[in-house]
Amino acid sequence: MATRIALGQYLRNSRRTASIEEGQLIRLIEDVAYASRILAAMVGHGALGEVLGAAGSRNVQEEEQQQLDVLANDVVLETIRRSRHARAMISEEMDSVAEVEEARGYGRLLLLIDPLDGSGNIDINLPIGTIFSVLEAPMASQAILEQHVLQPGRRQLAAGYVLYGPSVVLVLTVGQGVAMFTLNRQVGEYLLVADQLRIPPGRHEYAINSANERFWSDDVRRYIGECQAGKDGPLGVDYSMRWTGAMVGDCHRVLLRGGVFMYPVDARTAAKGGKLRLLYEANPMALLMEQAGGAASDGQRSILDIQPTGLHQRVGVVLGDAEEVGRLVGYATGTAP
Ligand code: AFP
Repeated sequence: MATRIALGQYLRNSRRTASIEEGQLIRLIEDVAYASRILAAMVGHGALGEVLGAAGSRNVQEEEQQQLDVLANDVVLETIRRSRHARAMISEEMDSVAEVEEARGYGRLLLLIDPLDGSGNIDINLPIGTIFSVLEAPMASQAILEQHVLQPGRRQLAAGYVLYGPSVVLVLTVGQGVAMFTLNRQVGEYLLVADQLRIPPGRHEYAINSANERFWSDDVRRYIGECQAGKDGPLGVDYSMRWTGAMVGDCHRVLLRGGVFMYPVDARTAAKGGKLRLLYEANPMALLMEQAGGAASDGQRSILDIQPTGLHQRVGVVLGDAEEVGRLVGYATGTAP
């Protein structure tokens, strides 16, 4: 029986140079994969693991932290402290940049991460995930400052997510297309199950939290209204709607089945700049979508071109099928009929 390629072999096969930075990138991605296997086990225990429920604390986003949010962040931070491939970690769960002193003078990379996306789904056993992004750090000896982290998404060296669902899958790009791995729990290895993923075109499916309709801008209202009008409306085709409550779950469906995921800025979130975070949610997902032939916009421009101004900056997000994204952006920018 043909054996599948493991994650480590895939990464080494994808290696383009003998640079120290690429060597560390391979090992940092393996560190994230290792941490995700621990998280998969923790999440997989559910109520038996005695770690469900609120932690009794709030993160910098003023969001109530679940116990698993805090534990997941600690697992990742401890993993990269030991391995020393990342000079610093930026996390949804931490106010500021967490320097990895052990990597000073050695580490060339920055890890940006949402350790557990979709925390609201933890207690009800629905999809949750880990989203990560890797950037180049400044020269190894410098202290890592916020300005070193505020790089546009196009500068990402790697981006990916782990989805803790019926199976545990890791989806990754190092800039050479999008690969998907499934965790073989018996041997504890991520095995390649798909490579060069492309978003299937023409899938009439959208994901948005429709409870926010009264806050939407006119262009979003027009786009969704046309989808809801179905074959009797201007698009002449019926659409369906999905919403998992976790960006990782919705983006994974879009990547494999097509359609579009939206969390646009609306009247309710405008003061904060939106709901989703640019550095460790929107940017990694945007790179994956573009690498898979799709698009990702904040409603006006490509997410990957945004110059970040803050570690926990929020943005509007519409991503997936390039034609669907283009239609909404056309309405928003007045370039569509
Ligand atoms: P939590 O991690 O707090 O559950 O938020 C998840 C998320 O940031 C993103 O993963 C979802 O797409 C979005 O929020 C869901 O937001 P609503 O709860 O407003 O639908």
